[in-house]
Amino acid sequence: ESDKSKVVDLANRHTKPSGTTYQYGTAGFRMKADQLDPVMFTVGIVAALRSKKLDSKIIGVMVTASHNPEEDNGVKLVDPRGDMLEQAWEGYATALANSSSPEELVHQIHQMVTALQIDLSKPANVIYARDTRPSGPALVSALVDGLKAAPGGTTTYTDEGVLTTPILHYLVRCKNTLGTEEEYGVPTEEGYYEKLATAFKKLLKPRGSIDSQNAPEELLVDCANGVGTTATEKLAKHLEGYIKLIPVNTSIDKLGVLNKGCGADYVKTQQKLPPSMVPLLQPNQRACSLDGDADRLMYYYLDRNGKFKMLDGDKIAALVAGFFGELMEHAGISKEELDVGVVQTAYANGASTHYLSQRVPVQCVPTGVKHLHHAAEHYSIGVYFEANGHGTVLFSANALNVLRRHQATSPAQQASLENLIALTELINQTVGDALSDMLLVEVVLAYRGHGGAEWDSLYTDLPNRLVKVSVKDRGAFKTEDAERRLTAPQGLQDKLDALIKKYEGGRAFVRPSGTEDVVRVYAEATHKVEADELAFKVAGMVY
Ligand code: 16G
Ligand code: ZN
Repeated sequence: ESDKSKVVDLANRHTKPSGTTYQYGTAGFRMKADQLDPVMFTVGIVAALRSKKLDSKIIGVMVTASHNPEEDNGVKLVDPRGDMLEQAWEGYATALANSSSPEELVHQIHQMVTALQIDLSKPANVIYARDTRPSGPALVSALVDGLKAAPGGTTTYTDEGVLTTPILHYLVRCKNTLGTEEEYGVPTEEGYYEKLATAFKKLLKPRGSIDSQNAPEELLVDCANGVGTTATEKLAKHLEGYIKLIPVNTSIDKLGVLNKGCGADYVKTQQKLPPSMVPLLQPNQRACSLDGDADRLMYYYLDRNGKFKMLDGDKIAALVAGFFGELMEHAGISKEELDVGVVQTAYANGASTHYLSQRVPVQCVPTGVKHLHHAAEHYSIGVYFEANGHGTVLFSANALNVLRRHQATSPAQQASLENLIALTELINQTVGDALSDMLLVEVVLAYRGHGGAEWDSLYTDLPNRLVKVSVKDRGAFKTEDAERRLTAPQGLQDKLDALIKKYEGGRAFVRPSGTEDVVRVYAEATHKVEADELAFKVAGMVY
């Protein structure tokens, strides 16, 4: 009974406006920040219940809207191993968020506890962090009210402050594995930088075939005026003498500039340099952009004529997948012992899929990191990247064992083996991480003595076009085959097929967005004008 009045009391301070519907979507709840207060409250309750259900393991809560505008915000839950909330729980999180009154909320909690057989007497443990958005602190206090309102045994919670999304994921995994065989690292922000820097220095030590002389003297890092700024600055200190990271777009205290005219999403969607980079970047020089919570990475360079060239998530996947194959061969580890696989989405450029398929198994899954992450877990070394720059490389438990046990038969093999092991430390195993991915890219390029142009030449992107279409009901669009084909509205896919056939190298698909109230159309073709035309014709058929 006291539990119930506690929920009702606190819920009264976070009432849901009527007429708003919340949805735990592709990346948690995300919308205009001023609508999120009641959601934060119920998410606090869900986080505590999730911890109780998992024997008091630590659950993470990240408050961010990533690459979206500054006035947006969002929240997502992190499971004990540092991966995204189990999908089955998204529905419960949605149901609690949509409770129309405190009494209804109490009822929803009861339903959830019964259905999932949660032992409420167990203590709960939750940690949380936020990005630099000005709406963050107030939303965090709503979250804390939710944590306080959670029924049953004590809920312990820790404010981890302002962090990148991948650092919060890292902390969750470290804290839950502390003192076990699977220990992941020192569970502090500093421990994260130290772990990455130590691995990077092992890889770039002038030993084996990776020569630090090939690393660029300095690398410009566009921090999107977000939380990546502090993380890049701190990481840079740890890397002194190895690579000089120069943060650009670092105004975290200035209002209205987050992700504006800069950042990974700007680069990917505009396919051009952030204006702030124009005076800084020289021909033949590369640089990169992070997004607002530093989990996406876009590279680019100016060719010798000063023309902008983009190196997106697909290019990173192509670079990295090949590298692992090469190192394994040099270490004397066969493809039978460890298989490398790549996971992409329908947005992957057709040329990248073609390039990769000739070398490794490639799988296509629906959009959203959780889908890619789970598919990548089925390989010994699973490389996953979305074209937008979100991705990482996962090593299976077996892969780690094989690397630990492998006996090198020459110093060269030994060096490659040590490099592979260092890579398992350099790469964030919990989620896509722009900073970790950036160091990975620099290692591969240094190893090969390559710059942007050589990397870019792995394959040539097919011209492509992305269009958003506002429709009456995006729920009417249903897809199959990893979102590459429509099953509804009825008959539409057949019409699309007939159209696409007319274009050389044509490929197009339509899918409802998971983050905006629109339908997205993607088209590619051998020639730019045709890719554009195909996209607009498809958009016309959808509308
Ligand atoms: C979210 C996803 C991102 C995906 C995007 C697609 C995570 C952490 N983020 O930002 O991976 O590419 O949604 O958005 O899963 P859309 O459904 O609106 O096209
Ligand atoms: Zn992000």
